[in-house]
Amino acid sequence: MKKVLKFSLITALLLLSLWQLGGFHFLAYRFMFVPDYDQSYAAEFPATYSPRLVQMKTTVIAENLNIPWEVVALPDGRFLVTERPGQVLILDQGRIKTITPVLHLGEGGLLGMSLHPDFGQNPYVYLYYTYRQGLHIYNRVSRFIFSSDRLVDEQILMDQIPGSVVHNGGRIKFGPDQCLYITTGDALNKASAQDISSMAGKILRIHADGSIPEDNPFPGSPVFSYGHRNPQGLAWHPVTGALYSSEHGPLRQDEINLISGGQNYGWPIVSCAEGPGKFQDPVLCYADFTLAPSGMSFIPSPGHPREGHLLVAGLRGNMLMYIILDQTGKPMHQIPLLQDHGRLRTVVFHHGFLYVATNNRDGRGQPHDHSDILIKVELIYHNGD
Ligand SMILES: [Ca+2]
Repeated sequence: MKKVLKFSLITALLLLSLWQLGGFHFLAYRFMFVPDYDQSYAAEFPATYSPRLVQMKTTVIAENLNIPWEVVALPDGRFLVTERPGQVLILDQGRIKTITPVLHLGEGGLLGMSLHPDFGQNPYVYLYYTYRQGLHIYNRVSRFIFSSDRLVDEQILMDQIPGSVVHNGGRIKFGPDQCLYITTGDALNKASAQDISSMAGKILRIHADGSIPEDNPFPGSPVFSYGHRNPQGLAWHPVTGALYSSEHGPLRQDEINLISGGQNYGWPIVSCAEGPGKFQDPVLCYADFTLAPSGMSFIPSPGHPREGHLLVAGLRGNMLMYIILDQTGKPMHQIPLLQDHGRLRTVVFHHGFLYVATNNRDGRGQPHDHSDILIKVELIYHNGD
């Protein structure tokens, strides 16, 4: 009897400490539609700009996510989400897959995700994740077949991309050219960003089957651009097709870059602008505060179609930065939005709405009871009269 009591006491203490540590939080994992969570905001553009006002209606559509890193819409309207510890989930169903080789350490883990551009004919889901091999940390890009809501038959497309506890890059997206673009970090080896033979500190470009496009800037190499520190965002202008990328700088100095094939973006020799020279300067540099930009997405312009309306999720900046680029691609205005949800990891534009994922459980944020969340945002423009 004593033994039973002792066992019960220990079990109770163990459960209590698990509860304190938030261990049950994820056991009680669920998704909720919460209409009374709706909020509305308005932000002003400068008086010279038309439209004058953007109003945002936000609705929290999922709670209790665990460090969501990427969100993609399936053709049937459901959302696939990667969680950095290694899970893939379908929003209304729960976790469908644990990627077992994932090493969730520091900033590493299960990061980017993309669907094949012709997903109906080729139901492939592409993932970017960190793993360990011996004493080394690497990242890789794999594709899985999406079948009956399961991910099966992993095929590794790019292996042994240098990894580390930080600076793993991790965004993967298909461009309008049907090629897969991959951001990689310098993995704490700064010099590797300038080394064309290293896969670190780069934006890479491969075909959907993993082969290297013949028109890549360096023959036989997946390297598309180099001299990057830790790029984590990719987005193409919906009209001009220009590729932009967000990049974490060393001390502030976060960058938004216009990416051209074969170009050198400076790291570690320069951060932000150097002026005319052999390095590509960013179109935007945040020298005064740390945005820590990650995922980003263009939305259709409410003004001239060639303007760029770019949304960038900021982690330490705790905001969704709304950047308006003029018709030549130069920044005109910036408006910080969604400043009361903590760290934001990614923003996705789908069927007229933005979907923004928080990252308050990533070890650097302040999680609330229902962190992390996915917020659906509707933007409505007014002339402000
Ligand atoms: Ca740079």
